[in-house]
Amino acid sequence: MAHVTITRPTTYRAAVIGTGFMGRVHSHAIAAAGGTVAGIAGSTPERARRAAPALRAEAVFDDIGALIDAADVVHVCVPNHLHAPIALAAIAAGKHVVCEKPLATDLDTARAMTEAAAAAGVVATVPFVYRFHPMVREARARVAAGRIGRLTLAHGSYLQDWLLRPDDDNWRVDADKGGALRAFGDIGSHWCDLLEFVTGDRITAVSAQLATANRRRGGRDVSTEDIVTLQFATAGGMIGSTVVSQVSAGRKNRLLLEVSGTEATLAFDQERPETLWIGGREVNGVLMRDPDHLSPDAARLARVPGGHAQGYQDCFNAFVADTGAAIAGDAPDGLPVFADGLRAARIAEAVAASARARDWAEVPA
Ligand code: SOE
Repeated sequence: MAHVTITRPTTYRAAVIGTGFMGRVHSHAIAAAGGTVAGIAGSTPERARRAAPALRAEAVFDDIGALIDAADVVHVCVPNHLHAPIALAAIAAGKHVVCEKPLATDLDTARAMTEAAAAAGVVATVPFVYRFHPMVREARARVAAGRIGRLTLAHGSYLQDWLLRPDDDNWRVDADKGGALRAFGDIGSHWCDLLEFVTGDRITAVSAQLATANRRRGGRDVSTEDIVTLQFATAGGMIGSTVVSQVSAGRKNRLLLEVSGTEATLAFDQERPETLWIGGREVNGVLMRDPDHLSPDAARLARVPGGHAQGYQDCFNAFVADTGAAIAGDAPDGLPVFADGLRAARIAEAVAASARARDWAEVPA
């Protein structure tokens, strides 16, 4: 029998910088998209070497510049204050970039990164990955088709508890590493992105309150917020509110978005991503991720048949696959790019300004 060697062309040679939880999730997604992890770097060479097998890394680099040179796409999964220098170095080297959110710890830097990527003509994406849940696409398609009617109200929350106790600690709580607005930058940004993505509308004004439940962690003072309550108004005439917290006991990654219009209401819960709640005259109940009942955009993201659960990692897999498609010259619908990261930075700046002034703040378009 003739021996056949199957060679799979690799078009996505990635560098993964940062070897924590996000580095692992990105690496799995790169492999799922048919790419390779050409190399990794971590906070210490030792850590990177230990993480290499789990990240399927071909090589471990101590020098970030050499790692960038070895790849076509650079995944930036390091603490927030290091996003800009690494992403800008990758862009300057002509590489495509996937940069974790928030893009930067301040608005001007996020703008500079977005402009640099545009000027270099590279693909630059941000993992607002909840866009890749099929039932989120279904909600978006129903809004766009007018099935919800004229939108009037949006509300929800994004609740976690991994920073509940005073001894829960992480680089994110330090403003100089994570940014002054921590919970909002880390997870509030996801909620606002999802709202605007699903509705096609834009937040124009915000009124925010911030609270720090644990003022001391790891023996030091903490200034970044644990809780945000936010009211907002949109260009399309919706009003709404959301609550963001990283100290809600028992809540793990509970992003809830509910949108009401003159015809129907839709509710999506990130912890139950296989379903979309639909209320209205036609129906009042739960739609499952059943490919027979999905719009084409939602069906495209359904990786396995209905009843076979898909979730968080699948979102990353689809996001990286679409990043790869963009690099190959396609224009995948709904791919979150640096302009979306900049948009999140604009909203964050308005949230901070509103909380400081105890007044409404405008969000520039
Ligand atoms: C931690 O809050 C975190 O890992 C975020 O950084 C991610 O963006 C979110 O998807 C899950 O929670």
